[in-house]
Amino acid sequence: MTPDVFAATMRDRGWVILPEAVDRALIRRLTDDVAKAHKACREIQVKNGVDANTDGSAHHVLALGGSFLEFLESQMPMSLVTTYFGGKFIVNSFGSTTNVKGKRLYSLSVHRDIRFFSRDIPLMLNMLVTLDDFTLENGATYVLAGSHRSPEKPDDAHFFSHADRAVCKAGSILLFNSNMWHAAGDNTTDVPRQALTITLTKPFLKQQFDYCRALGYDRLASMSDQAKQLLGYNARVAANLDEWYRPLEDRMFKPDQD
Ligand SMILES: O=C(O)CCC(=O)C(=O)O
Repeated sequence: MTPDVFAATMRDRGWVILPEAVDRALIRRLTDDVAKAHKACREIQVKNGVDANTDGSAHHVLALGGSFLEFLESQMPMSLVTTYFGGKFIVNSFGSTTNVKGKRLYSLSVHRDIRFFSRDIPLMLNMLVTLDDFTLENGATYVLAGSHRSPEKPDDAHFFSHADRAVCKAGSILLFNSNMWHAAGDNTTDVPRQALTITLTKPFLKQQFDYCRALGYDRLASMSDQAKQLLGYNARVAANLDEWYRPLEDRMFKPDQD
């Protein structure tokens, strides 16, 4: 997809699919890692009493490293996303979802992931990476085209009768304006439907999770510039005056992060 077609589609419709854009071998590793992450998150959800409507969600799996970090380093559609933001961007959240028949996950309700309507300012972009084929039967995501231009939440009857479905093969990337109203579909099959659920923002917006602190600084030397950028290492907040008073190139919040 050319940057011009992408920009026009995002402006008018609010969503696009990049079909089968992700390396197949990596999809298999991501699928295995999502299963492990789901188990790890579920234990903590239950231990901390936040287990209602969350079974199937695994948040901030990126902090677990492995193939999640590899996805960021090698598979991100950097030029299209840069077109959307008009400059640099970072990961705001990086989780996964396992949609299972009969489980009422919160994402089945109509919602959007940005906390306020940002009008036509491109503050946030949603990215959903399909790890299984997305079909009408297994709950392909509902996306209401054009709703990214409206502050009002549509009622369920209007939403579910007018929304498109993101039907696509495993390894596809669904990108949509975070102002857009959307929902996971009901999985009516006996096979779980998995995806990575990622949000990206302009670098000045506070991340949902401190990925830099979680991943630490020991492995920075072996990390690509792209991974450092996306994890937020170029958009950090100084914690003391020694960190604040630095030459431009050493600043915690780098000058090119507009
Ligand atoms: O699982 C889906 O199809 C949608 C996920 C979703 O709603 C989200 O990531 O905000």
